[in-house]
Amino acid sequence: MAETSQGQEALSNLLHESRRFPPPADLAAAANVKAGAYETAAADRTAFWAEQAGRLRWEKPWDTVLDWQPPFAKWFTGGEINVAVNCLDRHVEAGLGDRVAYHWEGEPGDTRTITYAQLKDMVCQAANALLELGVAKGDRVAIYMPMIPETVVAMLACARIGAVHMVVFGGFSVDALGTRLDDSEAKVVVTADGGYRRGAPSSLKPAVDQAVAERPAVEHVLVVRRTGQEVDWTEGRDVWWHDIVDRQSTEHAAEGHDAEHPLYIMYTSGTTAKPKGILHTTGGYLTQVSYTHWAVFDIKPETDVFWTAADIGWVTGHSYIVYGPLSNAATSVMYEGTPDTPHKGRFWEIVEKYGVTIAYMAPTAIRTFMKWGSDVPAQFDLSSLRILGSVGEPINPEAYIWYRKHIGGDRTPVVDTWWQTETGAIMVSPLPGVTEGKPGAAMRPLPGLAVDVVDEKGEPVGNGEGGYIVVREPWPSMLRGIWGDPERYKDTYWSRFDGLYFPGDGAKKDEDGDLWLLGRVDDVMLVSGHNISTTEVESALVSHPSVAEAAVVGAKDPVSGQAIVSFVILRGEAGEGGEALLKELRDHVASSLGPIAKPRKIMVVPELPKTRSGKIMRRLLRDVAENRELGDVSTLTDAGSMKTIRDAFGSAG
Ligand code: 6R9
Repeated sequence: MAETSQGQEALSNLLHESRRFPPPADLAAAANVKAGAYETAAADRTAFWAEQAGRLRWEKPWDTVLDWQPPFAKWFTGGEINVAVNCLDRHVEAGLGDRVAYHWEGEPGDTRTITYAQLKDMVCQAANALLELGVAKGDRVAIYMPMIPETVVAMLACARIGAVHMVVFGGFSVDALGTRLDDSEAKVVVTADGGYRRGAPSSLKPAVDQAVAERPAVEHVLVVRRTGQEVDWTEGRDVWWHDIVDRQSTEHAAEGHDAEHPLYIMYTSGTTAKPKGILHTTGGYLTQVSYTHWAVFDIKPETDVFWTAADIGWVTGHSYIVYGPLSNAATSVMYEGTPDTPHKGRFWEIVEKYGVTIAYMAPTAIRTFMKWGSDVPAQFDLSSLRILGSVGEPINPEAYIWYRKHIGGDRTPVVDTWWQTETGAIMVSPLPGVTEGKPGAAMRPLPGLAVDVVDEKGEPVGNGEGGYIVVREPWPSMLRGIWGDPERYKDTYWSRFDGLYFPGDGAKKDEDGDLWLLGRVDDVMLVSGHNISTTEVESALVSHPSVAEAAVVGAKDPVSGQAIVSFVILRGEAGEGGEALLKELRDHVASSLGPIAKPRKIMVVPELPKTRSGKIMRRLLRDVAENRELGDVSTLTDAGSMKTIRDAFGSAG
């Protein structure tokens, strides 16, 4: 398969980590999920998932739990369920209407508190408004929004009437929005005049105007007023949210939708090819998202305050800001802005203000906080926190330790959760009341899931060996395909290993059989006949006290095949970093991992190129290291960062 070509040899296993953190006794004693869950689930997986589906309200019970015609799965066939009813009506009817669903915090400091009863009313009004605009069951609705409550309302309104939402990151370009509108054939776009980022209003409506100008298939643009900035207006097409939604009835009788009715499309950008519209459906998705949110974060909805500090335009936001927390009647925090506006303690101020008990964020954010220094969080009361989560990239052991110590007060378990847009929900993660924490390891597949590591022939690797992560059995929240392209679905995920789902990541099993994720196999380096993962070299660099972040790539080399080139961001305390420090860093990697992993070249940079969800775009750094034109940068957060790096690289020795 073209998208994951490298990594023919077994991955070398270089990193050794011996620190261990057993679950706190009180958390273990009261945990939602106990150790026995693994065995019970393994004994009868479909019965296990049927039990989890039973946590939800079904309008019509299913006939069959799983209909598996590889590689196409249907879950809970014959069943009918409404996602919005499960997230809202059911809780209000159970007397929880006054519980806070969201403590919303705008970047400028404005706030909104929204209860379950209020959210239900808002969603019914928005559902009625979408119907008035001509949206019917099965139609696609694009959502291009800032992080405001109306974004959640729009998603749930779609789910309620059976329209399929397609959220596009508010930071994506006109082109990225346009290709997604084309591919999904969206009929309505929900947007806002703008949102607040980095202390100023940023605009959204002009990008929609441009994209929609060439796309007559879009019949209406529904616009939320957030910043009050001037917007161009197309009469007949554009509609203000407050004009149409506010006058609707708060009553909407929801019907059950087929368990396999499409819920949403979320595009993931492949490294080269056109973005893939990952399709998720209704019953199985909600089942696994709801279960994993409850199990991995040990949610106690009466007392917890849960915060996923991520954008809703990332699958993490869909599953763990919206559907997971709401299906469990939890109280969440939702934050509009950036972590350093107006000051670098913004996140910790929010934790203190709302008494956040569980926080979930990406390693990229954690490493940024490391760079800013531990004195920043030290100024806030973070004692409410009881569990911390990580998602999006492998968490370097040193970042894990920092997170646990400086944010978690050396008390909270850290759950490193591995999953993808395609998997819909968490697949591999510790359970905070059961699993011993190992810094850097995602540990075990969750109960009911069959995840393994195999060699290039598809045979399971032994303990202490590296290879490819695969999923052996269908799971409820698995993607149901790529929108409009079943062949590409088969090629991309099911052709590398016969009968196994291949997510494209490298992984290893340690001596205890626990799983460590080693990054995308596309990024694996081949140095003098050894496959070395970028993750392990990056983690070795980050374990040096002067380094906050590191990105490592293999650049073509006539002698060794590939040479290891590293880009590092130094911690605040470390100063500029001269030749002596660079030599020290190279020696530090060699002594942690062995001489084979010693970087040929290390460059100090102020920023690294990242996607909007914080993943390092190593292919762009490879372009720099091999002196090539830069490839596609349309999903990059900050295009300026690449120019700085390229200029610096050109002048470095
Ligand atoms: C949820 C999400 C998926 C890719 C995935 C992997 C990487 C995510 C990770 C992780 C190591 C973790 N990834 N979580 N790698 N440890 N805990 O990120 O979805 O944006 O589709 O990305 O992210 O490479 O294949 P998505």
